[in-house]
Amino acid sequence: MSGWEKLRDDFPILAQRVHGQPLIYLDGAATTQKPRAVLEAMDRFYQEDNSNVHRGIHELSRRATLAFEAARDRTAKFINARESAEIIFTRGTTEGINLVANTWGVKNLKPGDVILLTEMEHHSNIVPWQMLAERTGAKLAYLPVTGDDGLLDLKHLDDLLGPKVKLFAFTHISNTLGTINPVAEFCARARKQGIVTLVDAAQSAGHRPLDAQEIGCDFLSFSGHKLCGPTGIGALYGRRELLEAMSPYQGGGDMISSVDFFQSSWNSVPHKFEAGTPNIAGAIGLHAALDYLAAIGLDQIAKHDAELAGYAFEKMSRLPGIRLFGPKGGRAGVISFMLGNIHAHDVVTVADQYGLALRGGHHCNQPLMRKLGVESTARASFYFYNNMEEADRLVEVLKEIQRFFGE
Ligand code: 7TS
Repeated sequence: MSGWEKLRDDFPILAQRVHGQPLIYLDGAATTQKPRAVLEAMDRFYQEDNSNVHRGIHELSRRATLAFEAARDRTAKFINARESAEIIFTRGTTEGINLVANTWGVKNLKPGDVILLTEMEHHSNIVPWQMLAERTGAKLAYLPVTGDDGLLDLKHLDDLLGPKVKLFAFTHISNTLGTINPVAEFCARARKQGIVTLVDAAQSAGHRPLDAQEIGCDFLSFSGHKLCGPTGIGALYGRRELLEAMSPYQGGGDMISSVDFFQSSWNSVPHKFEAGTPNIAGAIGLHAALDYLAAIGLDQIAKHDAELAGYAFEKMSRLPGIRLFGPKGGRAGVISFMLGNIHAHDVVTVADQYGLALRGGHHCNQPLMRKLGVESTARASFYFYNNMEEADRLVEVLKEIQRFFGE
């Protein structure tokens, strides 16, 4: 048994049958499964140390605070932040982006300023900026996707990074196309023009090594649940200089230094952005997930993702009438497709009967879908606990589906 096969045993959920068939979970881009180490770390916290953080002097509160702040240190190390204060715990990628829009964005944007996005963004990296544009009078602009190959039009990037652009926000990996964007290059080109950058790392965190300093971004947001961690926890990285100049996100307990009846002063960074009782068990679960991934090796995971997706993409491309989206090579472990004229929801519904968990829909990429001329796609997304046999089974089931629909 290979090392990868052994790792599957760490995921109790994968051992089950669905509709009488062994479960093949190919929906990690929506959320990944959780290894025992994560489940046990959270269980241990609730059984032994549960208490609130940053307030009690008693022993349990001391332990909870230490564990919560240790999770912040671990997260800082995971993305190579300069210091732990640059890590704000959030509910996930979406909240991190909203935090930047509502704090940095509200303070720094004025009518006529431009927020540059790309055509492959998830709704969570579009809608907060639309809301901000509405509030501030700023405008949105988009770096185009070139076609089914799913690459961004880099030739026009410098033209688009004009003097009115104040922010460039882009995804590292597309959750529909599997494109891996050259984010360090994006940041370098934006920085030359004094433009602030935000990386949506929802699909890259946990899939490849991430180094915020090497990428050179100002902000980077990701979710714990897409990298073997629990739901409801994520992190926003921000360069300290920017975080210091930003106003708080929400008001409440823990984010203040002192409160008077009519005014308050703020706690230090990052606490001024974390109002109220945080997701303590979530942070502890995230810590366990990051340790778990580090023990496997993120470069190994990236290699595994690429090999498996490359293998599946090649086999799928031989199916008659299939339309595959995204780059042919150098792609992440996400494959979107249309099986002839069969509706994506039908593909996913029938695949479910064979024990396969796929996703069908617009994947929160409606503008991109329109650009590609489709309403929805079916999507298989792979992680390190998936294997070649599962990719083979996917292709067999897709053939069955084609037969079933007479395609
Ligand atoms: N950005 C990207 C690129 C994503 O893929 C997602 C979630 C998000 C942001 C939002 O993350 P959240 O954790 O805050 O919800 N993507 C998907 C998906 O592809 N299928 O379900 C969720």
